[in-house]
Formats: sequence, C-alpha cells, structure tokens
Amino acid sequence: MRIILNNSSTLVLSMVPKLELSLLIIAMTLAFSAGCTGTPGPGPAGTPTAVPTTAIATPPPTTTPESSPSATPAGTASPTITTATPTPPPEVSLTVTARGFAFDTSTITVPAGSRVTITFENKDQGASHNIAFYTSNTLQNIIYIGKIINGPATTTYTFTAPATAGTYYFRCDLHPVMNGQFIVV
Ligand SMILES: [Cu+2]
Repeated sequence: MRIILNNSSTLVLSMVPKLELSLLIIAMTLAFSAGCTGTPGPGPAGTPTAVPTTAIATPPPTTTPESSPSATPAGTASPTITTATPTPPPEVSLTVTARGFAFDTSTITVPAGSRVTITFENKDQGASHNIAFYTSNTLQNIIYIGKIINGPATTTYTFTAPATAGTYYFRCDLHPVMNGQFIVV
C-alpha cells in the first residue's frame, strides 16, 4: 500500500488499486471508530453525567416555592370565611301599650345583645308616657330611655339589649308605678 499523509492529515491516495482502496477505507473506518470510542470515555463521559445531576438537584427548590404560593392564597381565603362567619345580632320586635296609666305587660323579654325595636303605643288621651330601661329599680344605670310621647300617639324605640343575661327593670319615668321586669335571656 502506498498511503501518504500530508501535513493536514489529508489522505493522498494516488495510484492505489481499487482493492487496496476498499481495504483502506475499512481499516480507516475501524480505526476511526476505535479512536472515537476510546477518547470520549474518560473525560467527556464523566462531565455530561455531572451536569444532569446538577440540573436534577435544581428543580426541587423550584417546586417548593410553587407550593408556598399555593398555601398563601388558601390563607387569604380563610380570613374571608372568618369575616363572613360572625352572625349579626338577633333582632326582636314587640309592641307595648300604655292605657289607663298602666302598661299592658309586666315583663319585656329579649335575647342578650339583640337589636330591640319596640313599638310604643300611648292610648291615654292627654297623658304623657314613655318606657325607660335601667339595670335595676335604683335607676343608677341607664340601659335606654325612650322619649316621652303625649297620647294618643305611637312611637318606635330602637336600642341594643344588654349582652349579659339577667333581670333588669323598666318603667314610665313620669309615672313610676307603671313598671315591670326587663328580662334578657
Ligand atoms: Cu306614664
């Protein structure tokens, strides 16, 4: 065989018989394959392996932050539920009538902390009455004092009942004999 390699590793095949050329190509192919297989083994083969490992390690931290944001919206939703949870105070409406210098009831009962609306009817012609609520008949602590109206007339009293259940007191301020128990349950 007459194979000549120039400086640039280019094969110069001159006057080589076809048979020898075929063998040469086969030989070159095997040699090239062997060269490629052997060279990458040590260095390049190890490096690519390390890179994927690093890439795999990176994703977990990325996944964790994604979970945290998900938890945050849930927390935001909770306050909303809490805001909706508080139930409004109960409301109670009732009517009390004054006639013949007497109330038509000796007790007025409402739920603790409720919004109370009382329709007060004064049926006494030319006489003035009201309903005033105190913690006791000592009158030291006022719960609510309804305005005085001259009969016959009707008015509406609105106030919040004591938050603490108990037996309180009501009366007409102009005629203390008109009185009763204000019961909060
Ligand atoms: Cu009165």
